Amino acid sequence: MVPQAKGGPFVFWGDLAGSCAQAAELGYAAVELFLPDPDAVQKTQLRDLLDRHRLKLAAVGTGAGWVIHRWTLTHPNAAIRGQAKKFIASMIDFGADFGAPAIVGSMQGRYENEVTREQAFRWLGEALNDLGAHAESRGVPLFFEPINRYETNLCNRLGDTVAWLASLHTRNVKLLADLFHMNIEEVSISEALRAAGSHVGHVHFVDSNRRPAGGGHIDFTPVVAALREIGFAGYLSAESFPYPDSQSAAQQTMTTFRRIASAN
Ligand code: LER
Ligand code: MN
Repeated sequence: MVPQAKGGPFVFWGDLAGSCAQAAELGYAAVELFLPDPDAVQKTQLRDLLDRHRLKLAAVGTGAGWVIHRWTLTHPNAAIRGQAKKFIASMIDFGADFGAPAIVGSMQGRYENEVTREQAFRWLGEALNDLGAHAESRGVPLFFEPINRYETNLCNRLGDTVAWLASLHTRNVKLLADLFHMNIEEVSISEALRAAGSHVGHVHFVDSNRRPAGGGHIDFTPVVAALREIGFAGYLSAESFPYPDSQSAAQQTMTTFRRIASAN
């Protein structure tokens, strides 16, 4: 739902009602939303849509704060860090009304110029402490997503991120394991998932080249086996390019998921 994210890894674009209908038709249990802001969709309308198609809301992204406004939690300007935090808090509130956690991924930003690595981690930690507590008060976890080195120089891998999150006060921040980023950063995707264990709260289920699962070179069999082993009970969410088109991407993800799930 964010035109400025054109070219990004989103299966469906623009037509929320039509997209929900297609997802439900293909057997999806839930949808993940990427909104420009929490007022972009009327809650009553979304509730009707989800109820009509027996869908849940799996999660809501917050990356529009970066894509549209260039806000991040580690920006050198305190007012901009404040805007970033306020935006994420408003998406936490939006999602919580549907039992869905918000995601902090690209809003972690990066350290550069006058901001040191230590300073950036301090700001990020303070923000996640507050936002994690806020999410807890609304009855949902907060998902935090390590992303690859070309998008951030802060949190790139699951293991390092778990160790750093342990230094925070909040225990309400769970990992989002995005298989595209993990393919770039981890020694072994399945071993990293196994080591992260109960910290994993959500998965972006996508292939090595960000095409729908099955369109790249990730071997999903050990990945799904690791998720079973750690007792993962969250969503595998298709965050892929609409390649070759939205309908085919949604279909291919489901076909791959069913093939692996039934064989495991
Ligand atoms: C968002 O989920 C993601 O994976 C990031 O690459 C967006 O920049
Ligand atoms: Mn992702």
